[in-house]
Amino acid sequence: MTRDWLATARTLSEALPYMQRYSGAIVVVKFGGNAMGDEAAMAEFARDVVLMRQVGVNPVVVHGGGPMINEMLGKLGIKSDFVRGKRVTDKATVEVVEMVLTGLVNKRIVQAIMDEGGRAVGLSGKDDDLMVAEPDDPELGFVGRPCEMNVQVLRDLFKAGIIPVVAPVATGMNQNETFNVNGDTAAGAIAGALQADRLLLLTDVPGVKDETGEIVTQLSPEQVREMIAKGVIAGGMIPKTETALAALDAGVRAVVILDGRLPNASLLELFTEHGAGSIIRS
Ligand code: X2W
Repeated sequence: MTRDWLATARTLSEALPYMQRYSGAIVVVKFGGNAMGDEAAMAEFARDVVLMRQVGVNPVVVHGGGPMINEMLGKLGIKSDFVRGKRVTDKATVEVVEMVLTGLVNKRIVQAIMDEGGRAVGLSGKDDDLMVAEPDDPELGFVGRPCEMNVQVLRDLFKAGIIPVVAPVATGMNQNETFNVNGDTAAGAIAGALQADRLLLLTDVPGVKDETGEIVTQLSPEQVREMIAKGVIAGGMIPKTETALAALDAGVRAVVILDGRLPNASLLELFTEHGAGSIIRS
């Protein structure tokens, strides 16, 4: 019992240099639908983000919600297909995507952060033209690729001590357009535009695996490119690592792919010497 308390105190004390290092830093956290789990997991995630804010970090939450969109499409009897990891999005689907992401999922996260004593404001790419997109691929319908970012609203919220929570729905170059943007892509574009210190991609796998199935804790962009070319990085890890490479090119200092279902995953990554998952940086 006593030893546990001592260990807790030591962990807190050891976090000091990390807290100092990250004071004023911008950390974009992508919270995927698969990492959301139950109410307890949501509360724990929210608590981590509030703690970051409390120690002077400027966190931005960019969320997904694929499983929640699937559930609602199912209830409405709308069929949905994925091509290369992206949802084929027709007019009816994009309306459901916007409702579920900007309504249900976004507000659930905002509420969880408020419940933990933080201040959060939810927005989508439409708010203040934060994320403007163009069609990604004609085959995918209303799926957007971010082409113009206006992140001043996020900086304004940082200054006010408010945690922005962003749904990956974008506005278009033409009037009245709505685009469904992959959550990882949106998080990468926002992190790039903010020149963020860290982009944390919280998912449901422990990180990037090598040929033997071991998690690689540190990777350079060159290593990632090589692993993609050799087929070692495959499936759902391809869009994630490609997002990471694009974010690094755009000026993000480091990208971490980690298991969001681990308790306190982001705190472990930011404030301990262990880190978590796979960190990609030059
Ligand atoms: C995603 C947006 C949500 C998302 C979709 O419609 O499912 C595209 O595929 P996760 O939970 O992060 O997968 N958009 C274009 O990315 O959710």
